[in-house]
Amino acid sequence: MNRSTLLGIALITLFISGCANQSPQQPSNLNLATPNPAPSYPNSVGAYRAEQITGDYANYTALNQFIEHMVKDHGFDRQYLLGLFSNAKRKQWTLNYLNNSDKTLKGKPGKGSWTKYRSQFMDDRHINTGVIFWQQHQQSLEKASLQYGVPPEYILGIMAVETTFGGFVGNHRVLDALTTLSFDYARRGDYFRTELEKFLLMTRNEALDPAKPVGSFAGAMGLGQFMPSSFLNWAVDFNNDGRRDLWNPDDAIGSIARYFADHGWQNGQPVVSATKGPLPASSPIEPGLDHPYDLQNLRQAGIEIAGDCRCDYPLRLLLLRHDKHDQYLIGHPNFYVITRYNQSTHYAMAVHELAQLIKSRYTAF
Ligand SMILES: [Ca+2]
Repeated sequence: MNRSTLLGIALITLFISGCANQSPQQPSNLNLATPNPAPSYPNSVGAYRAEQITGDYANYTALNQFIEHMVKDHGFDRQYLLGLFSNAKRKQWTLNYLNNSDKTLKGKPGKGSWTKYRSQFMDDRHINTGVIFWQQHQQSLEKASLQYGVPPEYILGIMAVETTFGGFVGNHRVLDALTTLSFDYARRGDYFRTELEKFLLMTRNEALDPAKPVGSFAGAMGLGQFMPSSFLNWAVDFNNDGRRDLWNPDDAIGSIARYFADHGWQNGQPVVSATKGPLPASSPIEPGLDHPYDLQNLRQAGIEIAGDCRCDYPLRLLLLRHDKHDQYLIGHPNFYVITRYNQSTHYAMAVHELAQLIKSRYTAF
């Protein structure tokens, strides 16, 4: 049953109960005498049924506890979930990959790290695909830009970095990815169990078989690589077909724009600025997303922003390490908004640069 059908039923029920309450035959204390009706849930999709979990996740106490939580708090059928998780596969590749990257994450970015990261994205493939995508989805991009106050090129910048406009949306079953990370990756198990919970709610609400969607090894889905919690909070049905579909370009456009707007994007404000002159040899100002400064802090430390800016908001010093030199920039709050999508200076800078490159090639056509 889809959401619009449910809404229709809810509205009819409301209408009928509204009429009934106006009937002279109804006792005035009807509401006090009527017990609360049991909550009704949409039907889950897929013929899964088992009395206990078999397969890779047999005998996982934590998974059985999770299933009990889904039954108790969200009204899922126990046998359905036991059957579904009997299909889940442990992704050893993902666990090995994450354990290795956890080791290399520690420490400051190395020399040339930005040059290397940047080279994955600043190429004709990303830029030209962006220009074509803009031409094909011009209407949706304009509508999203008007409705949410986010320029088209930044919506495109996200899709460019995430999936090259749907060219690669991942081939890991989301069920396997999230089950593995929830129950075999202790460092972030709590986070992924919440995502798994939201994923089951999402697939039930949208009438999807939870064993079908594929995405990144971490369970991110669609053109904008939304995690399930982002889907529930920010996905929009932007083509008005009654479904929120992260794999549909129009829905992805609207959803990314809404994500930016809800995280504080200020239309018309800059994203990054250059610094004027060289930075002082020593300074108490630290680069990075976790260190907001006001304009006065920066000036007192001898750091000046190029161009005119009232900048009466938090600013961040950004460090980009090229092969042969280090570059310092100033990140405005809009830069910080991009990092709410992915908490990385490199990521947000790649989105910003691609946005500018796609825009200039698009407008040159
Ligand atoms: Ca839709």
